[in-house]
Amino acid sequence: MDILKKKFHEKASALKAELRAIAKEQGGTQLDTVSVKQVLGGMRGVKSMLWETSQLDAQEGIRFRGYSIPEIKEKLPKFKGGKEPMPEGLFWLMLVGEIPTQEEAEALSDEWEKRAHVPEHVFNTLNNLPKDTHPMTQFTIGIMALQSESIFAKRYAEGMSKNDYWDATFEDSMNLIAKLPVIASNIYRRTYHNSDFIDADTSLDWSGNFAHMLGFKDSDFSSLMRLYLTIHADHEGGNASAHTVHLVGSTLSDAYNSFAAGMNSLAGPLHGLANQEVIKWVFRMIESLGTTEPTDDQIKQYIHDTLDKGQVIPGYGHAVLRQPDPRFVAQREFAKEYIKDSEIVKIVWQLFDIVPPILQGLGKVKNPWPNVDAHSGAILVHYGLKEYSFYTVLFGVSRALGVLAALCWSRALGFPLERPKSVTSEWLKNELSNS
Ligand code: HAX
Repeated sequence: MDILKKKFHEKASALKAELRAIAKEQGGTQLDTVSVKQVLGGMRGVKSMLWETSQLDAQEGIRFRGYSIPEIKEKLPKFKGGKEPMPEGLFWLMLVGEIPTQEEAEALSDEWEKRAHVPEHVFNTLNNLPKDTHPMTQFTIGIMALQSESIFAKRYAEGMSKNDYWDATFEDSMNLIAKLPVIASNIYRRTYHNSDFIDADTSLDWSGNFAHMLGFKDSDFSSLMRLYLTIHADHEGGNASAHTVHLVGSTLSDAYNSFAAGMNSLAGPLHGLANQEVIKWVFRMIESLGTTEPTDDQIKQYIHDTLDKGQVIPGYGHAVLRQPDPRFVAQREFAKEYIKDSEIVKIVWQLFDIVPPILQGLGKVKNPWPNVDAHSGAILVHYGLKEYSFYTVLFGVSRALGVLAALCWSRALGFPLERPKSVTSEWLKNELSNS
């Protein structure tokens, strides 16, 4: 992928020079202050990181290099005249800030296909795990086993110059992205389909081949995968998984170590694991109510029962967003177009009407609206991917695109070790009594 690599290096070198000059001439300019609430409240909104690939607005949602989800759906190349964007195009856009041509997106697809070989020891490692190991645990273990392939780690051990960090990180990122669908589908088939593995179909794109290796033949499911792997890719740098990759990467841990760390963060129920929690919660509701067509009153009661047990309603709320997540909206549009009569999808739409007023009524939830995870499971269930413990792995495969593109930028811009300051409660109390 010489064109992409060259473009990236040229752009990154120019920005590096510009940022160095900014740091030198205006480094003392104060951008923001930090409140006590932010120190005690998970650093919400503290501006402390540069992240080029996307930016999140509380009202508008995510923009990838300035493009909203409806815009990328329209402008990114499509696979063989399909309707959904190719994630290859989004990776290109996030890495170099330009919408690729159809040929460029297809060339990137071919490049990932060439890099997709996974060494046998990775599968052997996975095979040694109990079958009921959570798929996200298998996923991070698989990625860690693959770390043996890191070009960055090898070249660093040989004495690589700082000027080449970006190059080795680019190679590792491209290789890792290429291999993730192979690892993920291997985990899916060994866990749920008696290790009946399916060989790659090299005529397909990255998402289509992933759908094929998972065992899904419906071309609409491949379209879903293209949309899914595009919209989950990046959500600026402050979210837990992205920030973890950024933090771990800042120690010059290679892309494999950094990405695996981020995946452990995605595996938390307040973050990516929410996609499995949503559908688990919906299945339990159906079971406890004894119907797949619950009334609004039945659903309301189930929501109140969940809250009374001191639990959150999964798929609702967000640390930044204050509107329905455009990623939820994109999935709703997909479902309306392809599967509007699906029973499980209808329940998700019913929840969209019922949950927000109830959460608003609690008086403390800052965002009562659905996030990305509220919708994804129902569509997957409709197409037959019912094993919800696997859902966060799908999210993880997609998230690689954003966080690894961003890691390439971090290495190319020469970002230093990340090291914010912590304080003790004693220090905080003293500071407040003196103010
Ligand atoms: N159900 C019930 N209560 C909720 C809630 C929900 N969906 N969302 C927030 N709250 C509660 C919080 O638990 C908190 O209660 P306490 O003060 O008693 O601790 C209060 O409302 C204020 O929280 P907030 O400021 O509105 O939300 P946060 O920024 O602290 O947290 C979360 C954001 C996403 C973690 C939160 O909304 C939540 O737990 N949602 C459910 C889990 C979920 O869907 N997570 C996925 C988020 C998207 C994502 O990252 N995907 O990967």
